[in-house]
Amino acid sequence: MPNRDSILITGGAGFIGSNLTRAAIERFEEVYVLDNLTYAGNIRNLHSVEDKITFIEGDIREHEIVSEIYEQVEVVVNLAAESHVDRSIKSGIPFLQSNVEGAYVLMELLQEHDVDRFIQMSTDEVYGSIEEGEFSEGDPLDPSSPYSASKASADLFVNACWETYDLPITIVRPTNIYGPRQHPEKLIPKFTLRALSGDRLPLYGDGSNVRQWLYVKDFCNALLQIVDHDTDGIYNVAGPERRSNIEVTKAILERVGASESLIEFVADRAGHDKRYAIDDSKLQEEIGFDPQYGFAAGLDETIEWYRKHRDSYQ
Ligand code: NAD
Ligand code: TDX
Repeated sequence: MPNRDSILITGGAGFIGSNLTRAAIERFEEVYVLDNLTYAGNIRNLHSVEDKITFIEGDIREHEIVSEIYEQVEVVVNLAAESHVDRSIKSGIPFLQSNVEGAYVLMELLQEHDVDRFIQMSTDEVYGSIEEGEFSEGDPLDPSSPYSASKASADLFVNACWETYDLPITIVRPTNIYGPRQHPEKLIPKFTLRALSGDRLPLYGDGSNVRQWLYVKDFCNALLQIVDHDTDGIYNVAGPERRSNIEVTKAILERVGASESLIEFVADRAGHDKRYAIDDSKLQEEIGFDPQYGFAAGLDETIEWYRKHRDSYQ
């Protein structure tokens, strides 16, 4: 296992980034966070760890800032992105700017610096929807939304960087991640906060779309194991359980103690992927990832966290 002391986490003021930053300070002596604090990034997500990290407010597309940080770090994890499918349906431009151009700036600058390992965060959404069975890493990309198209584009640029420049890049493709500090535009925090306030829960279509759910603490552990594994390639990271959106909604209502009459079926999301399912046997065989949280335990912890922090996360 390579011994590395320093890491840059881009997008570290967002949901996964702020959870990963907390895990990384236990493992790395120097933790740098680069984030331009969009609507989705908030410095409060780093509350209580600010004095253990170096926070830089800036855009991943700014060559000078990135170059300066690259001189200090051995590992880079790129989580900076526009992440919400519904927003990408309204306008895809910010998605092109951060998820494609931004990701490529980070990759291209690797050629000029001595970074050991670069992790590009992708998503299961790049494979598109699957009626039955599961996607593996070699399956073709078939994105449906401007968001997933932007993530798939970045993955294609990684391929070009492997072929053309032989850069040390790993692609990570996880399923839906949930847990503390997720922006309340996403299903689980949105419905939890609304249920706690007695507001209606707008379920798209008939609520039968299926997602595979992975608790953020488990994901951060998997990611740090992938960093240590230190191999070019693609790793799916699957959540332990699949649920339809109506099942997730009912599980939230039950835990909050609110009535199912709050559910409101609304117009479906355009291009709504029916079912995501990925196979992560490659990760299990090569690295041995074993999630500690089932969906019930992860959801209990998440809802308790939002109950405590609801005033600052509405
Ligand atoms: P998020 O929206 O909570 O956080 C994204 C962060 O990136 C924010 O802090 C934002 O300010 C920052 N950012 C955006 N554009 C930037 C730029 N140009 N320069 C610097 N910082 C920028 O997102 P998240 O849910 O934490 O997702 C993180 C990554 O994981 C994304 O790449 C997303 O595509 C991917 N992903 C997320 C999930 C999930 O379920 N949340 C699942 C699979 C993959
Ligand atoms: O109000 C809602 N009502 C509803 O029915 C919202 C916000 C969502 N939904 C449905 C749409 C999806 O089928 O719930 C499901 C989950 O929606 P999101 O939380 O928006 O997540 P999703 O679209 O699945 O994408 C997420 O997982 C993959 C992340 O936002 C992406 O960044 C990640 O790549």
